[in-house]
Amino acid sequence: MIMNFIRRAPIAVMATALAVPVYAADITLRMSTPASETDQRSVALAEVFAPAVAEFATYEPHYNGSLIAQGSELETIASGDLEMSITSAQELAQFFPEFSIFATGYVHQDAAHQVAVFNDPLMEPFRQKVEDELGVKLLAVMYLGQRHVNLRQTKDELTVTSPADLAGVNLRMPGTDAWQFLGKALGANPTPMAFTEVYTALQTGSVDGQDNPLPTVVDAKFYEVTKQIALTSHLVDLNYVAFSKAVWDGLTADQQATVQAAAEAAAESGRQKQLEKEANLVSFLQEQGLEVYEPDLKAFRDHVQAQYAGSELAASWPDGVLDKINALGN
Ligand code: KDO
Repeated sequence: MIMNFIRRAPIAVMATALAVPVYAADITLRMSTPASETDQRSVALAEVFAPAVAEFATYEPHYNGSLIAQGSELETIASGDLEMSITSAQELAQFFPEFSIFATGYVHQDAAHQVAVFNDPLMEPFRQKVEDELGVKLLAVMYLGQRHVNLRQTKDELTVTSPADLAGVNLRMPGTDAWQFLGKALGANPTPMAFTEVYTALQTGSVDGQDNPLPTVVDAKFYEVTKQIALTSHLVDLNYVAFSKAVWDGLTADQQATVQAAAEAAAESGRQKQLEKEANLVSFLQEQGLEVYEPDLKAFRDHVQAQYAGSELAASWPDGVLDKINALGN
């Protein structure tokens, strides 16, 4: 594997007799994400992770998909041209279909459930496979939030009560199989598209809507170009802090422990801020003129779960894992 990260020799500064050696941070950790700089996951990594590793590593974030396009980060880490990303279970499912279990509608119940699942021994074989076969370490689970359906139509034009109401609705979903499956399971006509193109697509009407948690709807200003949010809560969405195994292997045991603790602390900080935002954004969105309401959640849950049962995705889930995930919830 090509060691692409930058190593520089320690610089000894001997300007005065009292001077001590100054060791410059010698590893550059390039992190690529489609998220903005103000997204709480980005903020947490910049404000919590970066300073914690600063003694030996320089954190170099690239936002809005400006370095690597959404969905190509994992293979770029695998090939040695990127050190970090905020990856999704849906992206991992492109390589390892069993990861679709973590991307399935109405499986995770809340942020605490995500953490319990990530820290449970059930996660070990999943993590190990990604490490062994892709050269990527999943250090911590980040909370993205509860995804809802966000449409250009007013509620008068289209009231979303059950999945049947989404028939024929061109709903932008990210471009992987697991996402597209979820869009179909919701009853919509899913349209694959990169996150960075969604605002313009909503503005011009090339899609009818998109799904994301409320903090993302606000951060990406989707509320400027949409009229309603049906609070479907169809996916309590997560991301993982992904880290190059090649870089990890080049660290000392102390440095590895520092990186691990820093990722966990950043994930926890981001989670708390995201939860706070989620709890407070409905009134902001209403002030912006959006109608925000709850559809028939049982109708959505039943329909989505029925679509997954017996599906090709579900066939890839290791025996017993869904039961273990459910047992870790409320
Ligand atoms: C999105 O493309 O809708 C999505 O929310 C999917 C997530 O997995 C994640 O990639 C996220 O975008 C980006 O981090 C931007 O918020």
